[in-house]
Amino acid sequence: MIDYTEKIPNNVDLGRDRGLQRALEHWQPAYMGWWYDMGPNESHNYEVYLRTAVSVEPDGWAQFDYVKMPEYRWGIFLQPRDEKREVNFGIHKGQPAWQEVPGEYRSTLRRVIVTQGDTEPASVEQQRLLGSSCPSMYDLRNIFQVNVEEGRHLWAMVYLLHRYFGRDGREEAEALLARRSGDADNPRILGAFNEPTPDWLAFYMFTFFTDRDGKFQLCALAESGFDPLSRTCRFMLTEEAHHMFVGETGVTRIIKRTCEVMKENKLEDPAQVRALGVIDLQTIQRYLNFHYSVTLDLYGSDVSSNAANYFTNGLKGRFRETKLEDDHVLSEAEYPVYEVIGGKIVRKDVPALTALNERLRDDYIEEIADGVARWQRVIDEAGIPFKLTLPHKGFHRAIGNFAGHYISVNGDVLSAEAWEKRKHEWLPSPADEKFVQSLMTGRVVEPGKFANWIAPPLRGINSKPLDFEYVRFN
Ligand code: BYC
Repeated sequence: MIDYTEKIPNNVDLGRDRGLQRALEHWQPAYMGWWYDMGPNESHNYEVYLRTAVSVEPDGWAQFDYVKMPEYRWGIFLQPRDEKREVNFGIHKGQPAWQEVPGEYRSTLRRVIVTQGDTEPASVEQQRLLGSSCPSMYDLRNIFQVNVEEGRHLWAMVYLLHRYFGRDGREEAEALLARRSGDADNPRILGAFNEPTPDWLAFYMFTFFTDRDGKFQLCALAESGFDPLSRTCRFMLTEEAHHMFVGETGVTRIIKRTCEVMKENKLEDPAQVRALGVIDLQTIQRYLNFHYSVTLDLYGSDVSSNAANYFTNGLKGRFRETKLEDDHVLSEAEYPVYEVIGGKIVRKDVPALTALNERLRDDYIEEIADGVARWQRVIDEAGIPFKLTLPHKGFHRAIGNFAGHYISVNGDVLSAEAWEKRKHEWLPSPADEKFVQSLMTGRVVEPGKFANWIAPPLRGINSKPLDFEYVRFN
C-alpha cells in the first residue's frame, strides 16, 4: 500500500480522503507506465538538478536538488482557499464561489478540465526525443524541468477529475493516458498538440508561443466560479512562467549567436550564414510564423457559443476578469471579429459574449508582440538590418473564420495556387527543417559547453554557474 500523504506532496488533505486515495492508487501505476513509455527518452536513470514543489508557501514551491525523474514527487497543490471568494462574472455573479461542481455544469466543466489536462502529457510526448540533441547540459536540465512540471499539471487536472467527477472523472483520467500526440487513431484533443516538435528551435518556439496559450487559458480558468479549478490553475501558473522563460531566452540565445556570427563575418546571405553552422534569421522567422499560427488556433472559433456559455455560467472568465471595469455580464457589449468576404478581410462587430475566444486571443497577441520586440532588440543591437514580424492573424489558420482561406503573412487573401507557390517563403520547408536538424545531430553535455548555434545563457539555474553539472548521467 502506497502512503500517498508521504509520496504525493499535497495541500488537499489527501491522507484523510480514502476514496480519493484509492482512485489515485489505481491511476498512479498507469501514470508511471505512461512516463516510462512516453516521458523523456533514455532519461530514467539520470539524476537531474530539478526544482520540486513541496508546498505553496514561498519557500516551498522551489526546492532544488538532484532527482531521478521517475522519482519526482508529483504533487497536488491548490492555492489556499479564500473563504470570501465569489463567482465574479456571468449570471451567478455575487454568489459564493462553488466548492462542489454544480450539477447542471458538470459535463461542461469536465470537458474543459479534460481539454486542459490533455495538453500536458501531449507536450511531454512531443518533446520526448529532444534530449539526444540538446545544445548543453543547462538546456537538457531545463527541458526535463518543463517535462516533469507538465506531468505535475496532468496530476493537477486528474486530481480534479477524481475528486469531483466520480466514475466519469476516473474514466477521463485513464483516457488522458491513452491518447497520444500525433496518433492517427487516438490523437490529442487540440491541433497544436499533435504537431511534432522535432528540434530545439521548435521546442523554444513551442515554449514561447504554446506554453503562453497555457498561461492565458489558465488565467481564464483561474477566474472560474468553480473554486477548486481556480485554485489549481493559480498554482500551475507559477510553474508556467519558467516554461515561457525557457522559450523566450532559448530563441534570444539562438538569435544572439546568429547575429554574432553574421557580424564577425560581415555576412547577410542566409546560405552563407548557414554555412557557418548557425540558423539564419529567415528560418527563425518561418518557425515563428508556424508556431504563432498553430497556437492562435488553440483559442477556438472567433465566434463561439461554447465560449459564451462558459462565461455566462461562470465557468471560464476573461484574462484578468476581476481587474476589468465593466458589468462582467456582457449583455450589451460588442467586440470586433474578422471574416473573409468576397476575397477581402472585413471587420464585423458581434456580441462580445460570443467573441470571448477572440478576445483572449487578442490579449495573447499583445503579450506575444512584446516578446518579439525583445527578440528584435538583439538584432538591432547587433546593427543587422532584419525585422522579425508577426504574421497577420488570419495567416495559416485551421480553426475559426480564417480556416479554409489562404491568407498571406501580410493579410492578403490568396488563391490556393498562389498560396501553394509561396507557402515556403513563410513556413519552414522540409529543407529548412533538415538544415536545422543537421545542426542537432548529437547532444552537447560537457558541463559549461554550448553548441555552436546557440549563445550561453546570462546565468545558470538557482545561482549555479554555467558549468555546473545539471544532469548526472550515471
Ligand atoms: N484543435 O466553439 P469552439 C497548455 C474544437 S495550452 C482541435 O471554438 P471552444 C499547455 C472544440 O473543441 C492551454 N479542435 O471551441 C501549453 C469544439 O469541439 P466540439 C490548453 C479544436 O470550446 C503547452 C469545436 O472545435 N487549455 O496548457 O469555444 C504545454 C468548436 O470550437 C480546436 C485550454 O485550451 C483546436 N485548436 O474553445 C503544455 C483550456 N479549437 O464541441 C500545456 C480549455 C477548437 O465541436 N479549453 N476546437 O466537439 C477550452 O477552453 C476550449 O476547449 C478551447 C476551444 C478554447 C480550446
